[in-house]
Amino acid sequence: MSGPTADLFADDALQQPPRREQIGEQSYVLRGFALPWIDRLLPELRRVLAQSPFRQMVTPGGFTMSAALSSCGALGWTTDTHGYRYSPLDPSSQQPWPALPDALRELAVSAAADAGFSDFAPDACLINRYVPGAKMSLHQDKNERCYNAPVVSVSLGLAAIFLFGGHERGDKPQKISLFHGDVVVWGGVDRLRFHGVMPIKEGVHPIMGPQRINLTFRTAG
Ligand code: MD6
Ligand code: FE
Repeated sequence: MSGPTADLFADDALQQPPRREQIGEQSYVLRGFALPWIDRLLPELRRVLAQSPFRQMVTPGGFTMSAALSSCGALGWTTDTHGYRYSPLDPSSQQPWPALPDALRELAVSAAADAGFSDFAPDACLINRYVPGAKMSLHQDKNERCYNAPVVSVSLGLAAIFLFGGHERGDKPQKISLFHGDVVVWGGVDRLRFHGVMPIKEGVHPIMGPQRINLTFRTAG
């Protein structure tokens, strides 16, 4: 292509913000990566949540989490007064968690590969629902059996400010805005970094309504 049209496209390409932002040695934000999957993903998510609805869980310290949780896949993450753990059964129903739907798995595997983690084999998808005001305190993800696999995190709905800290609780975190369709992948040397989510601001997302839903995929077992 040549002439004015070619120049127009060249300029457009230059003005696109980077699709992949590196936020740590082995951590990336993949902007809009989930968008091509959304139409398949939302009906699957609805089926999962009909079987294992959101519920608010209590931490071992006795606090009720502000985010409501569910899970799908062979293992689901749960917390109660006895501690945090992965379980093959949904404690609300004593039935297995819903299976990990195909589009969710494909999205997670292909995001992991895009960030340099080939052969990701997730067996757990934790689903977090945040209404305005809900947050996630700084924590490390360390209930998984092995830390070789990355964590893949998909943001849907209202925007969030993600806190990405270091290896010590006191390390000052980076603040990273996450929007509908963004995917964060981290692993390797960054796998145990502290992280959290600031309180979600009031708002209504045109597709998801007044909430943020976050999916985190891991190899837990
Ligand atoms: C959230 N995410 O974004 C909470 N953990 O709602 C997490 O706790 C998380 O996004 C590990 C890796 C990526 C994450
Ligand atoms: Fe986490």
